[in-house]
Amino acid sequence: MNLSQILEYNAMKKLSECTNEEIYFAILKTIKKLSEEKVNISKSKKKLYYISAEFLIGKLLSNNLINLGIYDKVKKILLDNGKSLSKIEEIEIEPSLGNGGLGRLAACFLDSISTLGIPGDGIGLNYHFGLFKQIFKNNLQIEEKNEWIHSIGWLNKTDITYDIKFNGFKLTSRMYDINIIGYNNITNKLHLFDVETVNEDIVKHGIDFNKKDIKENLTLFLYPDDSDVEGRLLRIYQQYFMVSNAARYILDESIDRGSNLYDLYDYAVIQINDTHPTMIIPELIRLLVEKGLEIIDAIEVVSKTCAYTNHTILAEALETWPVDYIEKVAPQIMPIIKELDKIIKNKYKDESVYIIDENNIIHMANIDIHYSFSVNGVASLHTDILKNNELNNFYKIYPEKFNNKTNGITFRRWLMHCNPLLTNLIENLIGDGFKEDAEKLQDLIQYIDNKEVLNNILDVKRENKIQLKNYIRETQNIDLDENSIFDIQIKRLHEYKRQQMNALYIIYKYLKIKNGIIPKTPITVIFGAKAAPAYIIAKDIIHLILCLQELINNDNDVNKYLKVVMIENYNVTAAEKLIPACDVSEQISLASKEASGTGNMKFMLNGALTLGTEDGANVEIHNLVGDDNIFIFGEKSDKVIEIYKEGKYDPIDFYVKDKEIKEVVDFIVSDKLMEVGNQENLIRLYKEIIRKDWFMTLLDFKEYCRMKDKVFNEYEDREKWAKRMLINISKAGYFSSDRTIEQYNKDIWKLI
Ligand code: 26Q
Repeated sequence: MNLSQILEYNAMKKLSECTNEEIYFAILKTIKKLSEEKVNISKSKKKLYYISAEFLIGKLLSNNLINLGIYDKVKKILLDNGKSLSKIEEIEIEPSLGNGGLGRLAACFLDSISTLGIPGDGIGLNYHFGLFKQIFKNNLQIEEKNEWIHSIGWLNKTDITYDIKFNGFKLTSRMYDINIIGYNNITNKLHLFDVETVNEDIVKHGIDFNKKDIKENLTLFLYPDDSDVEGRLLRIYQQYFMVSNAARYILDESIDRGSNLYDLYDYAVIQINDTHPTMIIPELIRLLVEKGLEIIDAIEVVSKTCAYTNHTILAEALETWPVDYIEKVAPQIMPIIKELDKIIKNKYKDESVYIIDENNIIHMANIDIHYSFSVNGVASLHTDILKNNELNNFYKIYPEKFNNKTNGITFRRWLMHCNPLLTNLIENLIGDGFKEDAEKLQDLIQYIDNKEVLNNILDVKRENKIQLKNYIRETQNIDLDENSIFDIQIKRLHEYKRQQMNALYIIYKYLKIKNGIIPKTPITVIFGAKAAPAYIIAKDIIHLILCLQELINNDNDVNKYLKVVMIENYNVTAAEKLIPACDVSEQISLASKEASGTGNMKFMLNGALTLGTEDGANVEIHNLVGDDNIFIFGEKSDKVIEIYKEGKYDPIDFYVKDKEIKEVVDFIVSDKLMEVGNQENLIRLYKEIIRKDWFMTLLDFKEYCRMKDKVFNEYEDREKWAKRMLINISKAGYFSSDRTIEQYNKDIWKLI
């Protein structure tokens, strides 16, 4: 049967007579069958397990078609039958199994692991509603559940189930699999564990549910609110459930492949994605002891099997759990954690490396660092900060464990899928070698003085901006000007990422325009961000941006020159539409706080220029493209770290001394904003900025304004701008997750 016949067979009717939905399910079935034929049957002894609480995989239909090499064929067959693949793509609901960067990274890694033919599976949880769906109402964020599981979908039910023991009760788990199809290569699996007794009906309004009913709620949501005791306990239930299933599965598979357990590390390598799966270390040790190993041997075996990735230096994001909580949820691992702690306390005087502190709080990262063979950061600056500052006491003990693996992104999704126009242009210029070897993008440099190519690059950008404009008109009823500069900041809302600084710039620009100083080219500032439901200030910042959107877009003196859009329910699908249309990529975190960032890489690859601080992977982008092709501003990380140590930053100094800063900040509580917003939210944010400003917005604000004005001026020289775009695209090859995964494999996993 040819592809067209297979599709019709799976649709059980002629394609021309099918609805889009029927075609969607026919393609889905076709993909599932084709990918089964590529399931990795490698006999290699050792296998990778990438364990993570989040896998932000995005929609799968088109990416799977691309990776199977049949995207163009299917598109043509559909077209011949009067159907549009992009309309069919819309049927799919995006699974929101991640919060942001860390979860999306895990998804890019799975794609690259399969693409490189590495035997390696992901292991996580099957959240039924994932991360909440964001709705805007009265300029505020409202959260709703996000249903994504269809009866026919990517999940495959397996026969694998375990009894997972908690304090006083047992839950039966079941494993579901999603096939992870490599680009022209093998299929691995993403194993998502679920509880058999989960009950979706207990979610009544928004995302509220009874947090105590573990057997019914365990896998309903990703990271439910951890601001109260039950929420935090539920998080531990989820984590223990995930790791206990993972540990059993890994042991079962390794024994099947011939391990006698004393040599487990020859059969399995476990990459622990941040501290969320850390309990796999004591759980594996416990299971090995149950199977007859001496505890000392079990500890050694597990330490040689596990490797840990750190994604943050924000102290408040490093997980700690009270001993009582673990006792309450999974008492069986507490003796192991105590033993692990005792070994450390017997060996070291330095209390900062202890696992359990004097207040009986368990420091999860400390378990990973002592009992893994590798500790890696996610960008070069981040790893340096870990070594020299945050984890310096550990680095002194284990210098050989620390290593850097700069993050990457899969070019299949973030170029070939989301930006077909640019992909075609590149392919016409340098052939399709870049699809397998991203470094080949450097061949584009030969066109740096070719006016026609430069114009083509600008045309592609313009066309992508028109497509985004249409999308935003349809989804949010806001009209944009494709001839304006698209300045985009899309990422989770967090004070350290400083969306509030971008908002203050909008106020600064608005006041300028009101005073008759108008920009040469109009500016469109676009945001996309979800705030954690319990993160009050983050929600206040969203409120400010939405108020500015209402005020400015309705002000006819201003809206010809400046517009503001906050994308509702920002997710992977939205990112795929926003990134190809971006001119200016906002990467403005306070230096030292963003471990890496991966959006910065996606924008660069799609020909946006970065306006950023020397933070995370921006530093590496800067090194690759050179000073002339990136716009860097702000205090450097060393200085920021010093200011924190000295504790001498006070935003009120900037507010009082600088008239312009005062005017801009005061606007937050002006009558104009109060007319469209809420006093409570706006006043609270205003006070936060002038009294605390923990992430030093006012410190960098003036330099940010100056640099941003410069960027907008430089935009006027279209040819020079296009050259900068070309340089950014051509240097982006380094940020392919294929490169990252090759490095993980060479230095840490040592597979195939
Ligand atoms: C911790 C405790 C309790 C509840 C939730 C959490 C929690 C949840 C999610 C802590 C951290 C996260 C997610 C972190 C994350 O996404 N980090 C990002 O990882 C990216 C991939 O390495 C980096 O590029 C980003 O710089 C980093 O912020």
